[in-house]
Amino acid sequence: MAIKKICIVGLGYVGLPLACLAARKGCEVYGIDSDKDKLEKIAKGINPMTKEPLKEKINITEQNKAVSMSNIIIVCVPTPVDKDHMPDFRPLTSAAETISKNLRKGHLIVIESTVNPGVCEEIVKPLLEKSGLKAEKDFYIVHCPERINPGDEKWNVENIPRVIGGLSNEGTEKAFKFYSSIINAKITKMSSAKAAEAVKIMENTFRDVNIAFVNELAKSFDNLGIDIIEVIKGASTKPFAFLPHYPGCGVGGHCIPTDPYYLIEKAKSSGFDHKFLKLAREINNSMPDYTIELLKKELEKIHKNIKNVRVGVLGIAYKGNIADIRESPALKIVNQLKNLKADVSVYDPYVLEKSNAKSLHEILEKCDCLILATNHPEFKEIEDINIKNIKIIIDGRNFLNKEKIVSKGIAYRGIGR
Ligand code: SAJ
Repeated sequence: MAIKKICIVGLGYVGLPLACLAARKGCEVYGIDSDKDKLEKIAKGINPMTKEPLKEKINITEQNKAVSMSNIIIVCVPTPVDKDHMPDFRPLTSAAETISKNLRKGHLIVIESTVNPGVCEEIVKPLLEKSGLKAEKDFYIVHCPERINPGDEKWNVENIPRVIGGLSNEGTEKAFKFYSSIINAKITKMSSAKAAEAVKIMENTFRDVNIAFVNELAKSFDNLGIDIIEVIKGASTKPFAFLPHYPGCGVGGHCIPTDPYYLIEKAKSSGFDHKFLKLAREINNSMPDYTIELLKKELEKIHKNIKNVRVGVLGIAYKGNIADIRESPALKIVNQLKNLKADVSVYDPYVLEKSNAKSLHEILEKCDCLILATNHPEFKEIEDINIKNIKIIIDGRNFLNKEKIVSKGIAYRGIGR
């Protein structure tokens, strides 16, 4: 059987693992990316994220050649929002324009980037048909939403089930055949690209609203003196119809805090107002400030104002065990502390280039109080070491053992506990 020639557009958290998987499965893989430094590293066989050697061969060549030499082109570019939370389709449209210039009969174009329902039909298709070729006759457009979970040891690009939906059944079948040859998990065919686009948006807005739910409960329980973690543990004893989510200092990452805005804006253009989704975004976006308010309350108890207080922020990444800082609540906390004229030190073992402290011990030595913003395992050390200067710890991820911290004579506040 002829070797499949694949071109992956966008070699980040989503595209690079997919490119390596396709190569492992015997495909001839070409990669395109706007980041020249990333391309140089991959061409040398280095993973730009981990700096480790790549086991697989990813061909880096001129991008028009990469597209024209491939049979299947898979778009894995970011779909961010701008500072006003408006969808930014530029990475996607730029990828579609590059493909359009090199489109030929028989091409299968798969969009893995998370988009709102209608993007394949209303944005990608017109750009590709500028080639003069006709969608679903000369070439095919399919949506197969990515489901990468950075830092997850168990679920990976090969074993995570997928959904697939094309602008035509023929396209869906072609994509189903390809993904079945590289993915070792169930692949579900949807009736359309729009349905597949809606699946991913539903998955991630489901997570955002559930996190907002527990964040609001946490604020309420803080007033009532109830420990929300204990309550979530109690509710989790219900063996059905309860899925625990956890309050925190905010919702970061390139998925959860951004995807809902794609649906909110699309729905608005069709005349529907997602009040609930918008409220969830408002609640989650309020958590960095809420975290700082907790610190200010604890400082008031010892008659201190936050101005010039030496605050150590532990963690910059948006979640534990990774270095990704996109939309990270920790960045918002650091900026707001600086606006309040606090003396801020920052340490993240995964993001040393943005840390101004070299170690956890340095932070513990030179700060009066801490805000834990990311649940990196290293920070658990705090529970078992002798801490002299720290008077207050705000645990933005409810990550530390409250009893151990309090037993050191340190004032402890979690989010909802
Ligand atoms: N967070 C909370 N409370 C929670 C869960 C998460 O505050 O109960 C925060 C995290 O600290 C982080 C943000 O939300 O700042 C996002 O966390 P996440 O665990 O959802 O991590 P992501 O952004 O890597 O989400 C990915 C998503 N995967 C895809 O989009 C393919 C998401 O759909 C998954 O549900 C998620 O991983 C997962 O389950 O881990």
